[in-house]
Amino acid sequence: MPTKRSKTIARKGNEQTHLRTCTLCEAMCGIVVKHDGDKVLSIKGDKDDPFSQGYICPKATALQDLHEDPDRLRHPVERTASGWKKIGWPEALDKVAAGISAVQKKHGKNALGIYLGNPNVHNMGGMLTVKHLLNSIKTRSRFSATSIDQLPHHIVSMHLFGHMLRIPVPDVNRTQHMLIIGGNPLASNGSIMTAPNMRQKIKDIKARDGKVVVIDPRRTETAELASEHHFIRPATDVLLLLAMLNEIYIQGYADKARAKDNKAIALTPAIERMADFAKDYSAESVASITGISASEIKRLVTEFCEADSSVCYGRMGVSVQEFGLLCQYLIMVINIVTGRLDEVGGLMFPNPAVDLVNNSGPGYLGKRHTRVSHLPDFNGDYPVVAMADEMLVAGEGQLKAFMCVAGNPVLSTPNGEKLDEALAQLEFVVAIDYFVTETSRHANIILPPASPLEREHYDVTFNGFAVHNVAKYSPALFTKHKDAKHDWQIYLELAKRLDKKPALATRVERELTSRLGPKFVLDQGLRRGPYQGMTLSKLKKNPHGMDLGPLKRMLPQAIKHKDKQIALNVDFYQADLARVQEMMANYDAEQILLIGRRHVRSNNSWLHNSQRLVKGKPRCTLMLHPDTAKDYGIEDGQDVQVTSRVGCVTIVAEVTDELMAGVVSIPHGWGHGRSGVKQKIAQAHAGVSVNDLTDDTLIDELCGNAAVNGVPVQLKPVKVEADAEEIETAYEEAMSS
Ligand SMILES: Nc1nc2c(c(=O)[nH]1)N[C@H]1C(S)=C(S)[C@@H](COP(=O)(O)OP(=O)(O)OC[C@H]3O[C@@H](n4cnc5c(=O)[nH]c(N)nc54)[C@H](O)[C@@H]3O)O[C@H]1N2
Ligand SMILES: Nc1nc2c(c(=O)[nH]1)N[C@H]1C(S)=C(S)[C@@H](COP(=O)(O)OP(=O)(O)OC[C@H]3O[C@@H](n4cnc5c(=O)[nH]c(N)nc54)[C@H](O)[C@@H]3O)O[C@H]1N2
Ligand code: SF4
Ligand SMILES: [Mo]
Repeated sequence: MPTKRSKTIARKGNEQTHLRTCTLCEAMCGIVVKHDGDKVLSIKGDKDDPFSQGYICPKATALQDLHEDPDRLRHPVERTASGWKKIGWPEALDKVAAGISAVQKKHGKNALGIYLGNPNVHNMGGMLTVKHLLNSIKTRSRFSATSIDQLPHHIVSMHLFGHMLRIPVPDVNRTQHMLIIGGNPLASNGSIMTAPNMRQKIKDIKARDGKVVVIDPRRTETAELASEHHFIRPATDVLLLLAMLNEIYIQGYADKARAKDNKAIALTPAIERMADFAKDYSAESVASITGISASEIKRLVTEFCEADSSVCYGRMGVSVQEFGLLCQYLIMVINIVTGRLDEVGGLMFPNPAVDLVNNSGPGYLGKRHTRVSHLPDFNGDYPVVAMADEMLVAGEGQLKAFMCVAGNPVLSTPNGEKLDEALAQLEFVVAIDYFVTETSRHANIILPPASPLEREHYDVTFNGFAVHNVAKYSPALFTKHKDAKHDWQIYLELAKRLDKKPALATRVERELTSRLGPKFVLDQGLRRGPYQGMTLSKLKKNPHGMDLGPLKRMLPQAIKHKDKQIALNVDFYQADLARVQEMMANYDAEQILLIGRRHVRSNNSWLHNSQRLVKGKPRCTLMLHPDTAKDYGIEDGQDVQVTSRVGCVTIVAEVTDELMAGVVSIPHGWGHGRSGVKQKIAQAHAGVSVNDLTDDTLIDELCGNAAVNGVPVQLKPVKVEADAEEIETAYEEAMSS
């Protein structure tokens, strides 16, 4: 589709240069796109971007692939008996509105389920306007990728600091000691820690005589570079963290920190209670289950506390497992009682130019519960693990229609097969997506938005987690085709059709946004933000981005509780220790446990249609330790049948001592072999979906977050050759037919 060029800042012959921020992951790298008219010539790192300073990862170039991808839908399509049929926007939008209204009229408003996938938070227009879509569809049946991701971070911040988005991040640029538990920033480029070029940042910590310690069941790329790595048995981190907290008190470091007149400690009235919180968990008592010796645990604590500055950080490996919320709580508590919160080189609060904290509600947990499995909502979103049951189990309130916005839950949420079946029997499904995916193939209508290079960008979300305060606005590189729509335009169009009588103020806001675009909302946000004189036009004058300085101490004003104190909510978390006790009492050390994995050239389920990102050795493999392989008679390169409570996949073994013995790893986001998917390159590199093994009943019971790490599985090698008897039977069957 032809696209016209728009904003460019320099010219050399026909070659033009455009500056922007990469929107693919959380790192917000500045990129320089060279193009000739509507043809991208190259995508490189922007050395003058004050934040990323030239760094990019191999995915940046996939922005071009995505833009040019012939499989990317350029117009709405409708599923018909004879396949997908192209339809015009007005007809598509009318049909979607009619489909939703019909189901809601027949079965009630909440019979429509909506799922918001991860790319929403990377989409400025989407972020700033999605409320109009959500308000207009008037359903309480909301789900999002949050509940298979960072939900624990939100809840801890809501409890302690009074707002779900007031999340402190590691001050990686200045710390002397970083303890990383269940995060692999060298592959993921950082998460809830927007920090481009973590490779360099880790090297820098080591170069200034600091230390980086990684706790992970896999010796990851990050672990390899770190000063020290410890294997840990999956989903036992809660024991390690409890023992560490206990040791902090035993070794007297909590008292030392208190004596130092630390602001965070002074603002935490219930801190006394932490002295007892973990008293039953000695380093000795957790060593055998976790796989980390008591003396090592004690040393980890001593070194963490003795360092001039230090920070404990945990990500997917500790968030998305059975004790995810308690783990994130303990990580925060450890940072607080050791005096590391709100200190340089510790855990600090970003101060973004658009302040979402002061423009959104604080969040709430458990106002409502899911119908079938009684799981709590968070801020109006139900846990994704509940989605299939809500569609399949008959009764009042059953989901009959589904809207999937920028998500692919068939591949990205537990028990994908079950969700696949559930989607297939719904009355009406609509997807807002670029592709016919494993999920959107169930849609009656797919509404595809314009490409990321055709939209303007300011990172509304990830500036809020940035390890250095910055601000940058990028105009659209290409003008979208007049027949294309941005996500935000699709939302507003649907809102107009579904919510015919909005309140006057809402109508005015929708009208203004629809005419002026989301940058109108952005400009308001910038003007209301913490930086005097900050406006959109100021950002436009600084196309490489503005440096707003290192993280600053933000207490007490960062706290949103009225009393300006940190609320530890001890009782809520202490009650969860019963579950920990139960786990310890019934622990099965022989059980093979499955964990996930990310690769720098993947992005969840949706960059596998870029040839340059999937080329090379197949990456969707079952990693396992040589001893585990030997126990099961599995050889490197051999197919293995992996079975869990919910499913079974066959996948090739990659035998490696990167993995702890007794643990196996499969990356998520693969499994493009399902019929009806229309992404040729991805289909040619299909792999299997790990979420056909992960279990929708395996959750963090405290909050309903999915537990995709630490899933019990059984292994069985697939015989290379059928035995003689099987061959004979097959031969006879063939002859007789
Ligand atoms: N086993 C296991 N499962 C996991 C994880 C894991 O570690 N292990 N990780 C979890 C995590 S952290 C996450 S965030 C989720 C992600 O899960 P999801 O958000 O459900 O899935 P994605 O793979 O990100 O799919 C995004 C879809 O949005 C489309 N898309 C991309 N950009 C846009 C856009 O700008 N607009 C629109 N409308 N569509 C767009 C893509 O084509 C793709 O189909 O997966 C989770 N699932
Ligand atoms: N290249 C690439 N980058 C991405 C993404 C991607 O798919 N590909 N996804 C983006 C998204 S949506 C997110 S949320 C972030 C995630 O960012 P990260 O959390 O940094 O990414 P992961 O690679 O999932 O890291 C989790 C680590 O936890 C380990 N682990 C698993 N189970 C356990 C456990 O029980 N205990 C401990 N201690 N560790 C465990 C795994 O081995 C893995 O190394 O990455 C983002 N960036
Ligand atoms: S690290 Fe993330 S933001 Fe940076 S270039 Fe890679 S995908 Fe883009
Ligand atoms: Mo995520």
